[in-house]
Amino acid sequence: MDKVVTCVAPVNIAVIKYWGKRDEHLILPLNDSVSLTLDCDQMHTKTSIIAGPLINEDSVWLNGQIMSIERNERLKKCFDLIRNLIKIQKGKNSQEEKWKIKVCSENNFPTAAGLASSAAGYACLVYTLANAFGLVNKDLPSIARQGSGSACRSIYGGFVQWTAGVDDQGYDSTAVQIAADTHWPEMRIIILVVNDSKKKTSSTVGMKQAVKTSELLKYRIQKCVPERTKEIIQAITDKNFEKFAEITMRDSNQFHAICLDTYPPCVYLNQVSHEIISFVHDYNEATGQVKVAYTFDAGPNAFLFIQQNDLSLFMSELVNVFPTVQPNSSYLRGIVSTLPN
Ligand code: 2P0
Repeated sequence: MDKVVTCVAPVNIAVIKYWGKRDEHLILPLNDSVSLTLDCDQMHTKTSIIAGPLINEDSVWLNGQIMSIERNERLKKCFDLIRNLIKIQKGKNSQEEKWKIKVCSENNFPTAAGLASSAAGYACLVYTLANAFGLVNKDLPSIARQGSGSACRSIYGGFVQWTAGVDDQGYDSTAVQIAADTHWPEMRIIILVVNDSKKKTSSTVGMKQAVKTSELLKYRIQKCVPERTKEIIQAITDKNFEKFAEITMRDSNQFHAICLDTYPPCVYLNQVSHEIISFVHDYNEATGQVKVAYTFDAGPNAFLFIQQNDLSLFMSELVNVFPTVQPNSSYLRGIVSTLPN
């Protein structure tokens, strides 16, 4: 009988950024990273699969377009790794590893625009396949990681650490949950979509160039990330917002400094991004406390962190300065707003 399963996986936003690989093929990072996974009802990928003995070929549809599995090494690898896991967990006599699989996946937000679409996409693919075949969860982050590095963090909700590890095969490079979603329920994320078109330099290419050419990247990995990771995990455990916010902003700034230190440089932020950065610092200075933090991935869109009690005052200021922001009142963890480019 066919197996039919649908799952949803949300995007995750890194507060200690992953940027640079120690192994391109296995997708092993040079440094630990830490992130916060959004709620499922916000920015997410929804994936449906059907698998069974009567399906005649593997196929993957993303946002209504068919993708070539043969030409996509990462997609092919995820299928192979899942089939290998079926063999290990279900035994040699199971026929299920031979079944063909149809996948249909949709993002409810722009793809490849620096909004962590590949993280949600691969996490959802791997999670849905694992559910369909009844596979246990322990290996899922490392399979999702081989689709897209940051995807291993979206397997879990709440606050998540992806450890770089030192093993050549990557056995110690996996995601672990630091704290559940319920640990810090006052935490909110505001997503300001500055530009939702596809980015010029993909993260994969950008970080490869950075590893080759940026001196600052070496400094960051040796001197900054280990201490920062410890400190932010402590700040999350203690729900110390000011500490969490300062580390988050410093790490975002250092990541974009590395992008500029890359040769030729990768410029992901634009004028509006810089206006948002200035606005947040001005706001914090005016209140005399660190009430808001920003972070930017490989794109100009801003992710702001704030606690629930400070939200309404901040939103009214934000709308004053950026009048096109339209707060959505039905959010739990996040608000998505669009700003002119
Ligand atoms: C992160 N980013 O930690 C960092 C911050 C973007 C900026 O992980 O080559 O799409 O597929 O492993 O996971 C984006 O990189 O790159 C990313 P691959 P990925 O979220």
